[in-house]
Amino acid sequence: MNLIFVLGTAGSGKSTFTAKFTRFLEYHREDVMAVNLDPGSMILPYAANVDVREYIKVEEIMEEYGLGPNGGLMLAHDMMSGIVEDLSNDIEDFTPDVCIVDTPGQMELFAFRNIGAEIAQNLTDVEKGVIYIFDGMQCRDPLNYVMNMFLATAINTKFFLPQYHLISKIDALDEYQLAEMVSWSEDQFALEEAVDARLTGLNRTMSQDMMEIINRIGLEFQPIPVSSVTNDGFSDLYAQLMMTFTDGGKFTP
Ligand SMILES: Nc1nc2c(ncn2[C@@H]2O[C@H](COP(=O)(O)OP(=O)(O)O)[C@@H](O)[C@H]2O)c(=O)[nH]1
Ligand SMILES: [Mg+2]
Repeated sequence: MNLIFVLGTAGSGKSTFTAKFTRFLEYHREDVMAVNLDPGSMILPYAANVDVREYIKVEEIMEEYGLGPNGGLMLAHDMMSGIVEDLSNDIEDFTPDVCIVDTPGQMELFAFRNIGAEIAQNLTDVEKGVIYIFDGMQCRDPLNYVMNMFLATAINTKFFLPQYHLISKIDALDEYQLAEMVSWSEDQFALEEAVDARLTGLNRTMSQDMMEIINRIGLEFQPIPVSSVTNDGFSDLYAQLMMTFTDGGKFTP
């Protein structure tokens, strides 16, 4: 079995992608399962085989401890530490060959608190990977694109797992916008040019400094443009995952 975490900023399309990509894998006759780790998700676009909300629901915690939405979410995430073993057992009961793990809406609550690293390490002892989603609509702005490179780099240094990058929602972008983002991912100078031309003042300086740090750390990006509406890019991603985890073969032989 392999376990793949889906990460990205709030609204980047994690849950929608989890729904559509698990269906795509099912269609390719993979024994796949979807896990929901978001204790605050009231409605999911897929049927989660394993669901953190069977143990922890944000709205119940808010009521029990008299907290508002933010306090409730923070406590809910901290409480997830206590159920990592339960979730591992639930996943192992299913014994799928590949497991797509949808993570909390607000990435910082999960990835940049202890629970993220704990889950990455202890949620079953199988080989794992990370899919980081660049929100296609937001990343048309070079500042947001660079910020996401920075976040993806931070995720990588925190999780230490093979990492794949997607640009989401390409069905909602026009051709020119998509081509521009792709050029940024292929050519560092194109991104530097866009930062120079379209940003001013502190935003420009900050982006330039962030790009320098990102380059120094040296994570490879080449994000795959995808759409969870049309399934564009899913085959590319599938091929890359198979190269890493199964030497190019299917997950379910
Ligand atoms: N057009 C389009 N919209 C998308 C796509 N993926 C997600 N969305 C929309 O983006 C919003 C946030 O998606 P969601 O999956 O809930 O994001 P999450 O917070 O990262 O889980 C929803 O309104 C989705 O319908 C896509 O591929 N194309
Ligand atoms: Mg979600």
